[in-house]
Amino acid sequence: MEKRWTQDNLTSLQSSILAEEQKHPGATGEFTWILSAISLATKAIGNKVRCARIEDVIGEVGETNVQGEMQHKLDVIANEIILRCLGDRENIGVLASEENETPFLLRSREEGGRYAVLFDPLDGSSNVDSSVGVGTIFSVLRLPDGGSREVAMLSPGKDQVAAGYVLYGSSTVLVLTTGNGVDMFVLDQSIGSFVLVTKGIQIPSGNKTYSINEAYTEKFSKEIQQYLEWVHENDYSSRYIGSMVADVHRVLLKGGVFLYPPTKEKPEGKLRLMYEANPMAMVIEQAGGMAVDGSKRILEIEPSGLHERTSVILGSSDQVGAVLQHCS
Ligand code: AHM
Ligand code: MG
Repeated sequence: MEKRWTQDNLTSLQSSILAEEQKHPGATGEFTWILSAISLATKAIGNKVRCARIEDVIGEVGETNVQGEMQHKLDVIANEIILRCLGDRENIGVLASEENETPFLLRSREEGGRYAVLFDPLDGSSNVDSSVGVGTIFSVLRLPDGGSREVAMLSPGKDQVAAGYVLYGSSTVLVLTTGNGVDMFVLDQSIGSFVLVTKGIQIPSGNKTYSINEAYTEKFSKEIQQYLEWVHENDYSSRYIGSMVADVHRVLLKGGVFLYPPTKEKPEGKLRLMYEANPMAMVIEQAGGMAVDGSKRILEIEPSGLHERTSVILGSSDQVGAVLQHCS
């Protein structure tokens, strides 16, 4: 059951994670270190996003990243902030980012590197110019003993030990799952802390809203085109921001479905499996929803590369089910 927190029982992100860890016998508190670094980094990124126009860090840097996509100035800044905040946490063995071709192999398992953290530092960065909500997405995996860390890191999403995102919108919101439901924290600027506002979020069903870049209709498969015809005939509403974190956050709170299917130009889809689709899929499933690539659970896809792309259909189970009825 979803529970709303009030000022009467103010709980910070750190104390919430510590309380969660204490439920597990033998917990070392290491996890708290990672999430506190993510919290620090995202507060710094949020600050840069808010001041981007004033500090003139809007627009492209003139270089493409490993994806062949134009990097924005804030992509580079957000990436640097995350690397600086997480790089010295002694239990992080691997850091991997959308902005870097290869992962940073920081510490072996023997040196204490027990976790891999994968992230998209600033998703939807092309929207910053117009002050639209953007976000940071993160995925945490436990590294097994021995073997190559680069190989171990390429685990299916069902092996994630934590995942979430921070939305830099009209408020700065951190959504987190450690595999035991989904909690939402809002940054209280006056005290500089993420404060728990909702515990155990469940995606509502019955919301006839779809979120897709409908300009690509002619480039989608026949099945997706049929689904779109069906929603037009069935009193659906459409919402698409073009910033995955903002679109998925709306779906998490209000229900409905978010889709980024393959197009003729992008036959594998656009969104990246390891640091966009997997963490979002874990959040959505933990909130009682579904996340599929069209035929199977995103969390069960066996990854073959850090920057692999996938088709994404996620949201409340009834609305994802309605899409899948057109795909079989
Ligand atoms: P990015 O990681 O380069 O910012 O790209 C991902 C973004 C998502 O936030 C969003 O859902 C999608 O690209 C929008 O793509 P499109 O403009 O093709 O609709
Ligand atoms: Mg992205």
